Amino acid sequence: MVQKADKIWFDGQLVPWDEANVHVLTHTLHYGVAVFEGIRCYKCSDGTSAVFRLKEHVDRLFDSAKAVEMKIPFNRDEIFNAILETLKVNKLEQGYIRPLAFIGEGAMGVHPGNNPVRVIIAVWPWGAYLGEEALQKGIRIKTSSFTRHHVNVMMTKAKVAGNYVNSVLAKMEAVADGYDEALMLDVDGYVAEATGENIFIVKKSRLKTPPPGSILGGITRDTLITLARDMGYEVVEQRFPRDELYAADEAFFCGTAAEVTPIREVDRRVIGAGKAGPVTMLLQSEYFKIVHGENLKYAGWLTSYEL
Ligand code: PPE
Repeated sequence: MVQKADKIWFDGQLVPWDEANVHVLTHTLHYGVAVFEGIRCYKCSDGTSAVFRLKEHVDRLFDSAKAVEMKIPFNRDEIFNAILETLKVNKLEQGYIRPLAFIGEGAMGVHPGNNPVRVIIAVWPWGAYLGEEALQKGIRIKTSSFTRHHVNVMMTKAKVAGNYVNSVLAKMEAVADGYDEALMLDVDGYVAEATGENIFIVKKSRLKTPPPGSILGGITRDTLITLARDMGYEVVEQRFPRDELYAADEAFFCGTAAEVTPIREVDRRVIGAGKAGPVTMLLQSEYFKIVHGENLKYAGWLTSYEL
């Protein structure tokens, strides 16, 4: 169960958590067109709190809206500030932030007509996405029977609610089969991403991640590419088939929610030594330092807020 906070920001008002409701004929509920973000805020080592890469997340929200021709009735600064305001009223030191813009009630039928675009911002405490143990020991994954979207079937760069039916199906299948997460291939059969994470492999200290295509352009993916290059690693954005993943020295998933999660097994094949690899763990620890404000080189990625 989600851990409730006090208030949800809803179309510019702060309303009690239990009163942030919509009508059953909300267009999005029927046709799936909503755009959203997943953002984390952390309690920093100096006692303050900060949101990680807030500007990039707000920008992606507006880019997603543009892709689906949704006009958000607030500008970027207003959403940026509303997120900080929502964190403050809820006194959330550390947790997850979910802005969502959706099409409200009015006309029914596929064309959204002039139905209002509505916006909510919810925040709540959220620990390790795949469990604390996953961050340390790594997870077991399985190639999904579901293929990631073709770039002309869905707006794959956009974080659109309807895109996630594919993720939900893949995740349920993987969990029912006893795995922690699903590995999703693109329409040509190359490794794409997971249901809510991007993927990297490490071979001979060189990192490889699938190029933008059918994957979500992850902000954590971008963070790790920058970080790994700054640390002297070679990183390439290149397609690779699943047998290259099987033969990797290390593999990991990354995402706002999943942070940096090692992968120890894929389709019953042990990856590397069958535990979190050294490059993965180094990147994970550097990532945690950055989000907790312990690496001033990347302080520009943090937006502090007072509670
Ligand atoms: N791919 C997908 C499909 C995806 O949903 C995410 C984020 C990523 C990659 C990584 O993107 P980024 O967070 O910008 O590094 N998934 C979000 C939602 C998870 C959920 O269960 O809800 C997240 O990590 O917040």
